[in-house]
Amino acid sequence: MKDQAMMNRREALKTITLAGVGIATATSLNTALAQAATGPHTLPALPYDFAALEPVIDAQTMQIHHGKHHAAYVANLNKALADYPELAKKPVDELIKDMAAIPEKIRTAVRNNGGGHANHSLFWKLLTKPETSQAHGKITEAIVEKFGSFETAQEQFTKAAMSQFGSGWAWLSLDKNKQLVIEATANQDSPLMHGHYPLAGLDVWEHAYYLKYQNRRADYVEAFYALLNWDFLEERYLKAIG
Ligand code: MN3
Repeated sequence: MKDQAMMNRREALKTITLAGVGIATATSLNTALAQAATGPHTLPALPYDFAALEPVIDAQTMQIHHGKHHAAYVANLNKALADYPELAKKPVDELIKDMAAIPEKIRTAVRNNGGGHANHSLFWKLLTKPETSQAHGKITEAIVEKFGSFETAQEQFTKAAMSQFGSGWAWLSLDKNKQLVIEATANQDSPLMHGHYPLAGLDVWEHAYYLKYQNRRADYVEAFYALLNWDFLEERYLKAIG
């Protein structure tokens, strides 16, 4: 079973590395990768084509980011949970909310890979084609109310993204009092791990932007704002504040 899964995964990865993988193959590739996982966690399909976020994020970056990096977090999370059926039943967001409850033996693996799986699953849904991104809703009102202006909020978010040394994420979250906060986390840590609720996150690991932006993280961060799916963000915000 394991060998079969490994082989499926190897086949799927081989497909990715072929030059010029077309948009038409995106769905079948996602399916292959999802099947290659041994579960209980699976790689969610992207809600759009690999090329949908061009020119801000290029198709090749999306293919590798989703099909290799995110897929690896899922596979390694499953591997860590293999001997813990009770923990394996939990949805990933629930699992990483209470890191103290995770046995020490697998805590680091769950923190890194569970965090990675949760963060990326949110990240893909948060993005949309640049031409369809339009700020609106209660979330934009709440941002202006909290930070004084949209521009100020954006400046603070950019600062959080830029001052994260090394790999990590910048976040717009709700704190324990359901107040908006801008924060950053290292590695694959999620705001869920310190009692916050992530609304929007920006991946500032180099694997998220290096092919197109190289060392120009600032350009990537600025470009990211044009990709925000405000419909999704509004929905997530309204659900969270209840
Ligand atoms: Mn990433």
